[in-house]
Amino acid sequence: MNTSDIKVQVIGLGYIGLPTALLIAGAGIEVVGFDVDSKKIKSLQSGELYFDEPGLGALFNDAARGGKLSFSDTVTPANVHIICVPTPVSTEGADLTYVLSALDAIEHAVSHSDVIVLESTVGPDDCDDFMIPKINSWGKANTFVLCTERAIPGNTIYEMIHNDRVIGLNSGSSCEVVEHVYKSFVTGNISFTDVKTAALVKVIENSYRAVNIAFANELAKLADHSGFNVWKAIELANKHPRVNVLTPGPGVGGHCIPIDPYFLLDNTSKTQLIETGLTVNEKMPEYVAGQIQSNLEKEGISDPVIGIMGYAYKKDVDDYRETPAARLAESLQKLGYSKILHSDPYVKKEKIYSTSEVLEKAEVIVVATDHTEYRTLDFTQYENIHMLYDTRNVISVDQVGDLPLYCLGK
Ligand code: SAJ
Repeated sequence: MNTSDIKVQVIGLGYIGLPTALLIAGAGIEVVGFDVDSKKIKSLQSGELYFDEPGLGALFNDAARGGKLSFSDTVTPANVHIICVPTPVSTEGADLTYVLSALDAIEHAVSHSDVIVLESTVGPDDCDDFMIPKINSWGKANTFVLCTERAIPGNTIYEMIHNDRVIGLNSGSSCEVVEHVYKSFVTGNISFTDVKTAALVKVIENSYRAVNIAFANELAKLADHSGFNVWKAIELANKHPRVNVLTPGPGVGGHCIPIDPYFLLDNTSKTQLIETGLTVNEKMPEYVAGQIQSNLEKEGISDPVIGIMGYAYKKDVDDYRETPAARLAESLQKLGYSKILHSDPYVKKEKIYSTSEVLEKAEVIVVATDHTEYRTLDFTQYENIHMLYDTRNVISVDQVGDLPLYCLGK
């Protein structure tokens, strides 16, 4: 095929699918973005984005100006179909419902020898057991490729361009068209392997991070128990050239780290470390709520209005999928604290107040997300605030004056 004739259809225009479509169109390849949610399509057709990500607006305008980009709520013929839909966790591993329904949706539009690319995270055997047989059953000699995304929310566009990619395809398949599409916008190296190894690589990456964060969380609990500063200790340990301990926190959120490791555990009880790590992270909101309760009792504060600052699952983003802030609030409620207010400068959602509203109303402040702007707030201006608990080590003593400031692991 002449590469100038390639047309790409991106299926699923979320955090990964939309930037992927924009980058490919921006590189001069014709792209149609498809989503089952017609509200999203209408919004994109009228030039409006529905989530925030650094550089997304500029990328959108550039791609739109290039004339290679369109959006549709019906599937269209193309040569390469890139599926970017979520794979939540189920009791049996990755829940493939959205991937399989995306395949059903495109079946009639797929032609002989089109390439189907999957960017979603799946279990090591899922492609060979489910997706490839389904595509083969169409009898159209299509090639299946797994090219899982590796970009981090908050830096998605930079990472999509600069990170290395791993492309999985089974022997006998040709990948020139896919290589051309990815090389049009990826400057990192592209490695090729089989589909199962590519699926494993992705899950290993997120499991490694989950276990490392769990280790940091265990250290924070030890620090609370025996009175050392875990943040300083980790900083110094990381000066060793072969050590890189991550940081503790109130729990692990997002759509990947708390979920993907379960795909590796699918059908096996032979391993312990990963499962234990996930459990450690899942119990952090409850642990932190207990620490807050002890400190409230120490300060003689009962039944306070608690302002939880930060609802996004991590720093400086508006994404609140699986956010620990919500689970922290539930744990506090279980302990009997019912007056809880949430605030976040990025998240636009019902009952998420502005930073100043919460600062003016709360008697106790709990910092749940390490948003940069929290580092410069002056808490001494608010007479209503009687105590702070920082789960991310972002608040300094200079910001609180004489107010009691407690911190996880310190
Ligand atoms: N967290 C900590 N301590 C840390 C680092 C993170 O508690 O030291 C928490 C964060 O606050 C957050 C959660 O973990 O709640 C996850 O955040 P993250 O920044 O570690 O990861 P994600 O979920 O935003 O993105 C990850 C990335 N994977 C890796 O770094 C191995 C990204 O590259 C993947 O593309 C993404 O998962 C995905 O889609 O799989």
